[in-house]
Amino acid sequence: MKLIGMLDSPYVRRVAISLKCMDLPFEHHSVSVFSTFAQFKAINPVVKAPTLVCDGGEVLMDSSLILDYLESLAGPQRSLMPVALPARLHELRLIGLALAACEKSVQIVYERKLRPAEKQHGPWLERIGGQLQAAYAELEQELQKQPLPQDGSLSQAGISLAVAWSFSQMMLADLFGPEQFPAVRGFAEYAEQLPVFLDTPAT
Ligand SMILES: N[C@@H](CCC(=O)N[C@@H](CS)C(=O)NCC(=O)O)C(=O)O
Repeated sequence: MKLIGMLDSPYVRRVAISLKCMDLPFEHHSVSVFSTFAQFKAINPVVKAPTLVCDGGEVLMDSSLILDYLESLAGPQRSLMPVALPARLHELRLIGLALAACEKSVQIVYERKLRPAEKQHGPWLERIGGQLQAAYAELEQELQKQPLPQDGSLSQAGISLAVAWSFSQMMLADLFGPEQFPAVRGFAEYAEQLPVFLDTPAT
C-alpha cells in the first residue's frame, strides 16, 4: 500500500498514524497537492490528499473512507474504533468534531494563503472562524465530561483530535488564546509525545 500526501495535512497525518497503530505496512510518498501537482495528478487525477494506492492498484481518497477500508483490512483485533454502540456513537461524535475543526482550519489557511489579500472576503472568514471555534468548544465540553484515556492506548477519536489541534496550532495559532480549550490542548500535548506521533511529525 502507498499513502500519498504530505504530513502537514491533518488528513494525511491521521491516516499515517492510524496505519502505524494498526500495524499495517505501507510506503509513504510525500507528494504535495501544491508544489508537485503534476506528480500527484499522475497518481490521482483528482489531486486529493490523502490518496491511498492499494496493493491491487485501486486508488482511494478521503481520509475517512480510507480508514474505513483500513479498519476492515486490520480486523477487529487491531481496530481503532469501539464496537459497543454507545461508545461508538461517542467516538463518531468526537471524530466528526475533529474533522470539522480540520476542515475549517484548512479553509482558513487556503483563504489566507491562496487568495490575494484584496480578494479575501471578511464575512466568510468570520463565519468559518466561528465554526472552527465552535468545533473546539464542543470538543472541549466532551472531554471535560469524559476525558480520553492517557494510558498509551489510542483510538481514532484521540488520533483525529490531536492531529486537528496540532494543525490548527501550527497554522492558525493567532486565532486561539493560551487559556482556550485546556482539555483539548492537554490531550493533544499528551498524544504528541507518544512514539507514534513523534515518528509521524507534521513538519
Ligand atoms: N475530506 C477530505 C479532505 C481532504 C483535503 O481537503 N485534503 C487537502 C489537503 S489538506 C487537499 O487535498 N487539498 C487539495 C484540494 O482540495 O485541491 C479527507 O478527509 O481526506
